[in-house]
Amino acid sequence: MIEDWKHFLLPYQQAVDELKVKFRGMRKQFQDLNQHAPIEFVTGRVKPVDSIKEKMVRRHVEEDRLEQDLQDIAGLRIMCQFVEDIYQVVDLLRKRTDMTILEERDYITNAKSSGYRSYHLVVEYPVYLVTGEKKLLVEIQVRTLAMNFWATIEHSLNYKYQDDFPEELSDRLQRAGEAAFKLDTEMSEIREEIQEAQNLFSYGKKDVWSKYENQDQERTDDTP
Ligand code: 0O2
Ligand code: 0O2
Repeated sequence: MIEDWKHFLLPYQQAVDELKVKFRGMRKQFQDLNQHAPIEFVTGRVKPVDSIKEKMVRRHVEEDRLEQDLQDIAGLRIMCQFVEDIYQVVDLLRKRTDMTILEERDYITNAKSSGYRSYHLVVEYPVYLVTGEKKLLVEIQVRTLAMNFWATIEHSLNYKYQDDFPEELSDRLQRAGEAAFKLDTEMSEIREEIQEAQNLFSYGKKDVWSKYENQDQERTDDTP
């Protein structure tokens, strides 16, 4: 029996806090480089004790298997503007040496039957405690703002219907999920146009700069 949940969950809270700082730092670095940041915002939470207990019963997880079998005690969510950003974030995470990716689930190309879309990763992440290193499982969900909007609404409806939606409502939710994904696809197409425009703009700017540079050069040359 876990007697002291606060003690048990403390390393998980540390993992969530550290990863929030690291992922928010990634966003800041892109901004610092004047590049499009594939991360819009980051949230994280430690699963509440009641939700852990409920999931243990539902999944028949014994306490001695809790750390291995419940992969989302620590959960991070990374929200992105575009679907392409999700895959860029996943690539960035694959390159990191401070965590090891154990599982990847692409619910974007393979949406769940509910209509849910997101990219899920389960990583092994070490936290350093005063008693030594402890490796924990952390679930990272990467999704667009539209996917997040859909999931948040559906999640709140779940509180009312407990996973047992009337057929009409679940049809509507599925359609809304498809509409959200269509919005993402449309936005991706606009994104390409924006990038093309930005490339043209920076090319033009380069031309202007080289003109100034030449003028400067000429002025220097003319100086008696
Ligand atoms: P509920 O019950 O979900 O409505 P910060 O000040 O931003 O550093 P803070 O205030 O703890 O930290 O908020 P944070 O981390 O930005 O966001 C916490 C909220 O994010 C939680 O809401 C969760 O809803 C949500 N969340 C983030 N990541 C996950 C995840 O991986 N799984 C799940 N299920 N939820 C996540 P609350 O407040 O816990 O309330
Ligand atoms: P929370 O903390 O309430 O979000 P399972 O746990 O059975 O759903 P599995 O295989 O453990 O599935 O993991 P999966 O499906 O990769 O991811 C589970 C988490 O993804 C859920 O956490 C949700 O956060 C999210 N998710 C998955 N399917 C849906 C869906 O249809 N709608 C919404 N809104 N979110 C979904 P939990 O366990 O529900 O906990």
